[in-house]
Amino acid sequence: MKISSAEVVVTSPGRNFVTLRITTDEGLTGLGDGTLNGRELAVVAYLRDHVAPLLIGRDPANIEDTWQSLYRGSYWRRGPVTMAAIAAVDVALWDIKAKCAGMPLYQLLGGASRTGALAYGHASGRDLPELFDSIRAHLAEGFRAIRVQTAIPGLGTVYGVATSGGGDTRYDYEPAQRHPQPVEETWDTRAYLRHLPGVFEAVRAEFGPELPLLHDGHHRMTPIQAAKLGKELEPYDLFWLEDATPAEDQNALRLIRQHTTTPLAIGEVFNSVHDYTTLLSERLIDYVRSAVTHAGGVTAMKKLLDLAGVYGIRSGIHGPTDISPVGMAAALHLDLAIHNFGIQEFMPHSARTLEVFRTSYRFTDGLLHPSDTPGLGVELDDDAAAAHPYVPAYLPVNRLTDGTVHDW
Ligand code: KDG
Ligand code: MG
Repeated sequence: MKISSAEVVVTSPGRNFVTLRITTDEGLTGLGDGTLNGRELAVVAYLRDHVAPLLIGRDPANIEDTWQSLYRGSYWRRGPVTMAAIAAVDVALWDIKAKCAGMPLYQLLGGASRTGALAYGHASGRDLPELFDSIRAHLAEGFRAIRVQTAIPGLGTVYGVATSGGGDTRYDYEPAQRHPQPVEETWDTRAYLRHLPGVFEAVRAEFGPELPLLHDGHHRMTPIQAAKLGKELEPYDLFWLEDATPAEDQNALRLIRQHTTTPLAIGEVFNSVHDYTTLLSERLIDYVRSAVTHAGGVTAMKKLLDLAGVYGIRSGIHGPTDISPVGMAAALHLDLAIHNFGIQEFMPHSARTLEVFRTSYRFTDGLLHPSDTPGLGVELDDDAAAAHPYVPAYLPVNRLTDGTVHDW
């Protein structure tokens, strides 16, 4: 069997998605997600101009060889654009292989290690009553683990807090803004640090000790600020504190670790196992947050998670709505198969997105299952996709109260 075409589809049913469809001379097709929020067209050009021509005529069965050819063979390696492009190819080839075998992908990864993947949902509120309502709504939908984000008194819109209720955008807490300039938000870390422990105290008092609670610091603290927050949150027994500091500095996690037993998760902006070597070998984190879509696909994620498992570190695969349903399905097959599964982030996609991407994965009683459909279990409706052309969109930019640009 040979690859006969590799076509990039861009669609924007509320937000932009980049999908690679690989077709073989025997008529089999596979889908891969290459969506990189706010930089989508860079991946499109990389795939269309530099990768697709190299795929034609290759044997789709040789996934490892194709991965290594795209990684080592390009000379320039790593980085989010390259690794999203490689991920799109890799996942599409796994989709083809599993369809060929007539099996769901998780069977090729070793079979099911569990009945379903524990998912966490995103609760948020501008004040405690709104937050409690949001937590209750998520519990009513079946979630058994909840991420908690709140507004900060004195600041306007901040990361992770729903600003538009209802309809398609309900879970899109950080939509890329659909116009040609990023919006700006204001940030004050000291105000955040003063406010957050009281919020978790109130949530624990209201919802009891059992419910797993998570929080995303979204890269905004210095190491010593994160250490202080981790210590102050210890009485509220978080499942994890995510992205406490900007991700480039692995040594920062060493300082945080020395001060707190709050579990730490990091890695949604990492794209290579090499971003994790210190973090894993020194056990500086508890959860690996990379997305299949941004870290080189199923092939690379399986290796990364197996290495994490050596150190007793578990998975917490990134699953916001800017990962397409194709990337989400790939994550779910890994979640079901690997031994060291931790938790799966789940922001359900909008109804409009699910008209473009026909999914078969299901969410029941707090657990996600990728389904037993052969392959990934996701198909792309070309007509629906074509009805939603690309719209320029950016993530927000943060500024401190004095105007200094800060990590968002
Ligand atoms: O594109 C950026 C989003 O994926 C990110 O802001 C979401 O931090 C995020 C999360 O934990 O889901
Ligand atoms: Mg995050």
